Amino acid sequence: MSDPISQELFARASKVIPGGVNSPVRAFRAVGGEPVFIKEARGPVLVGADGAEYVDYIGSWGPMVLGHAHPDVVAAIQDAATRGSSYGAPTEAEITMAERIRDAVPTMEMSRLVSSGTEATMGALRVARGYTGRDLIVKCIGGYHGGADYLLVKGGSGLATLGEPDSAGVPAAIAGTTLLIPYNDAYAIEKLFSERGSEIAAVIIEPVAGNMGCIPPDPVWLDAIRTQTQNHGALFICDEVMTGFRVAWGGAQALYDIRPDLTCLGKIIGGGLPVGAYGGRRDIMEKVAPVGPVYQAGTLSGNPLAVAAGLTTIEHLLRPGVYEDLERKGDQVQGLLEQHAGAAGVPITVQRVGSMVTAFFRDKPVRNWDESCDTDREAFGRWHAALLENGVYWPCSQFEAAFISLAHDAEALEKTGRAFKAAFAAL
Ligand code: KE4
Repeated sequence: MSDPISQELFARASKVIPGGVNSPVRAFRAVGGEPVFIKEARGPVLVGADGAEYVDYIGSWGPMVLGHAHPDVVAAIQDAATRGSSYGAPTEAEITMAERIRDAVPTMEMSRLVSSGTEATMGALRVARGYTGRDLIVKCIGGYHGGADYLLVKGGSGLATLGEPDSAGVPAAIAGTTLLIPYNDAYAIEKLFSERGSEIAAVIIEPVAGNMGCIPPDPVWLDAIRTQTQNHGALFICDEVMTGFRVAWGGAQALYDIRPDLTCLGKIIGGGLPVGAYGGRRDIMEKVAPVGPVYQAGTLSGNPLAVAAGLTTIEHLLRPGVYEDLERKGDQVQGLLEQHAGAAGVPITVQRVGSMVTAFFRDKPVRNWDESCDTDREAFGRWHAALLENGVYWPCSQFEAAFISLAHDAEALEKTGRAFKAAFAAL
């Protein structure tokens, strides 16, 4: 149950904003109840509208890897703001960002900044279609890559099916340019390419799934995508909007030693401000306007304040021991989940890659969308509410990953352990 102030704010918001929120997941519809409104945040803590404090595992759905209101990020934004908030003209900082991205993710020889992950995947898929001259794209059932029409599609049954709209307003003809395959299924990829390889422009995947809960990839599957795209003249796109700079300095492609043709970034590279990026092989990216025929543009692309926040954030991640620290914190949270669920006799499976983690309410591993759906989401909802009662704000959907920041200190983790104990015991 949210607090009286949040309830009042939610009633007011619902009159003027669809569902009272500016992004659907925030409405708590997947867990029941009404959303807690937040008035500020610092380090690992969110402060609710009524002043209640919560240990935060949303992290703005990934960007806040340093924790909230990091003094260096705040100072960088303030400093940039004194020089104006947007010019609509090129700046040196954008070059530095593209160079940092290239240094961290060597497959991104060239990149273009945009203002969201959605724009990043749209840009990557358009240049893939422009480069190959082909129309069909392939995505995973359960994969989420932002709100472009041709990505809001669901699959039918069977190994690889043409997409049907998964949202009103998406024309069937558009959805029909997307083929869907199960996550982690190498056979499905091989079969699809044997049948339609010459029509496919690109395969886009989350190299670690984060939008059906956290699902690590099967390396055999990753290799199959790389091999099949290579052999049939299609492009391999890694959507690292969530995993970029999260699971490793070089992202999931560094962790799993894969070389995609194009990569999408977002979240962390904006440090909490709106930034996305897409990039990859120079011969592909030189198809992008104004050099090549693939048009893509954005008023606030490369915005000076957002780039300042992003550069400061990723510069902090360059420091020695950062990813070992995130791994340690992630391991501690996983241990607390397993300890307290076990003690309460609640069957869960915890899946984690570094500092992104999901507690699946099921007693078997989750390798794809169907298995992610085979979870006790009613119990998850009650567990989520009990965590809120005990001062922990966990992602408000079984199909989301939780994010741990460098600011999650011993005090935050100790409070988390107490909340896990109480919430599992309450089920
Ligand atoms: P945005 O357009 O929301 O910046 O990014 C879209 C996107 C693209 N690719 C991946 C792998 C993503 O996870 C996302 C966005 N992630 C969701 C959380 N699962 C954003 C939260 C929301 O929709 O409110």
